[in-house]
Amino acid sequence: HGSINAANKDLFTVSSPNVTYTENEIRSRYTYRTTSVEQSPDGKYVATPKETVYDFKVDRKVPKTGVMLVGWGGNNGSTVTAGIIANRRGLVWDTREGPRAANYYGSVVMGSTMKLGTDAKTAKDVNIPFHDVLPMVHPNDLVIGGWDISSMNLADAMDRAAVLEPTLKAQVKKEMAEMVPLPSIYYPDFIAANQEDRADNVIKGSKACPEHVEQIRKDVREFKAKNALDKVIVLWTANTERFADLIPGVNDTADNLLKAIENGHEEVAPSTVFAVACILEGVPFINGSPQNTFVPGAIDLAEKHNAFIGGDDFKSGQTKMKSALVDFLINAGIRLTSIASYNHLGNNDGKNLSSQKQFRSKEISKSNVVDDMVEANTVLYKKGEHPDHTVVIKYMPAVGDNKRALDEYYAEIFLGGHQTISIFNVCEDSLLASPLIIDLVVIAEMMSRIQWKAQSADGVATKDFKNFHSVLSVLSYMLKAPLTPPGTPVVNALAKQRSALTNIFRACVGLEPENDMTLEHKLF
Ligand code: NAI
Ligand code: DG6
Repeated sequence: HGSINAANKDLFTVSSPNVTYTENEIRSRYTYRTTSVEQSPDGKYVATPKETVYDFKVDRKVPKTGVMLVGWGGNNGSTVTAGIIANRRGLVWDTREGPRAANYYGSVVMGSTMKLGTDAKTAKDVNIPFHDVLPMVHPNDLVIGGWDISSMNLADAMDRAAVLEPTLKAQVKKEMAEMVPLPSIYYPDFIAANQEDRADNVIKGSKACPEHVEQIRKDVREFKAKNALDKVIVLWTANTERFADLIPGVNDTADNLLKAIENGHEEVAPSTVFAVACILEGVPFINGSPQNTFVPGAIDLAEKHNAFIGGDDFKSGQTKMKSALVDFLINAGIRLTSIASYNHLGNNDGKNLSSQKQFRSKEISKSNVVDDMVEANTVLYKKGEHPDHTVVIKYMPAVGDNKRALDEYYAEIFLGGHQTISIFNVCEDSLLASPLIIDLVVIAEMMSRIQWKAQSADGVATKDFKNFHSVLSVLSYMLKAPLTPPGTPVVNALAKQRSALTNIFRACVGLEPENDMTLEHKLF
């Protein structure tokens, strides 16, 4: 029911013996080429090219998909909802700068392109919208719902957020007034005390318990049934919580975490209860905030249930610039020596973050974002050496959602010289975060329709088709502190994150990774 057959909507097909299309599937055989390196006793390296052949299988039926937001009535929740409605209805509204039309700017999936190849006749690049590389859900088709500890309907919540133009709000108001968040779980100790006055829509009980898990699962099931959905994705865009203490026997394994919920242990955060409920219900759960929702026990549980999870913390403005700029500086051979990052903002997120424990969660996720780039450059940095890095966030009610981020990058250049780069980044925080919510949902859903199996050396398939790992590290581009499968490296460099995403999607349709060699223009 409700499924849309994407087959006849394809913008392109791949003509290759390695790629086959059926009504319901795209299959590709793909050779993954890497380089295996060994170090000899004299310190020299031997690099050996390595090939692994994978079969990928993509389900072409685009499911009718719903997204449930935790924190639906917040700035991000109300803004993304209004944005999707505006796009669905093709709205145009007046502003003092003239009419503006709905768009999906800021979404990689909806706003960016990738090179398909070169034109057979002219040898010019042929680019296609990112959304067309695989049969992805269109955000206009998402059904939206969710929970909030505040009972405010979405029209009033949109007014409270003070993000959108009144002329746009007027056009979506009626539809949004009918949207009311489901009651949620509220354990006051996890978010700032200054949030208490909005908590008028809470499920009974102030610590984790099996009833809370069951209620969330029931809410998901009912939302799915009521809207005749094939799939639901749940995403946390509620307040930043404090970190939960990691306690052996409480949140270290799946069994212990379930037991801790059973026993009402006070170190289990609401976001972890949501994660556990979603894992048990088999719906993907993504965390857009910085706290350690995915304690080891939650990751273990997701792996056991083959459920998809992703996180943490939307990477919208300052950190996105940082993960691009630091990548550039260090790869240019410039020795970055310090980063000072100041923020002030006046929305409810800023108010919550004015409390020390919640700020600490954000400080951690904003601080570890250059580690991989520094560690990779053994020419500029000795082992263990890294630039000084400080992060300050202040609550300044007057600026509302128009966050200010001031960054100073200080670097050492040739022969003892210095380079200082100063950035002043001003934008509506929720207008940056909302398209990321869309990307996270659309990509997570797409990943749940891709399966793979490896080939043995003699070319015979050895295993059945399997899902990608439970932890969807392919979402890293959108996240400040990317969660990766246990024991695997974290990649923060923005360009690498994007190429992982595009190249994995290309591989699924049998296309080589995008490379920028353009030999066709260099070897005449
Ligand atoms: P907000 O404070 O406007 O919205 C959060 C909403 O969550 C509120 O409506 C609140 O009532 C609700 N809430 C709190 N605890 C809840 C619970 N246990 N269950 C259900 N609802 C609950 O914040 P905003 O600006 O929408 O941001 C949301 C989150 O996203 C924050 O954690 C923020 O740090 C994070 N974030 C935001 C970015 C941005 O650019 N806007 C970027 C990166 C992260
Ligand atoms: C101030 O830093 C508040 C935060 O919630 C940020 O606005 C948000 O995490 C976005 O951070 P960034 O570093 O991606 O701009």
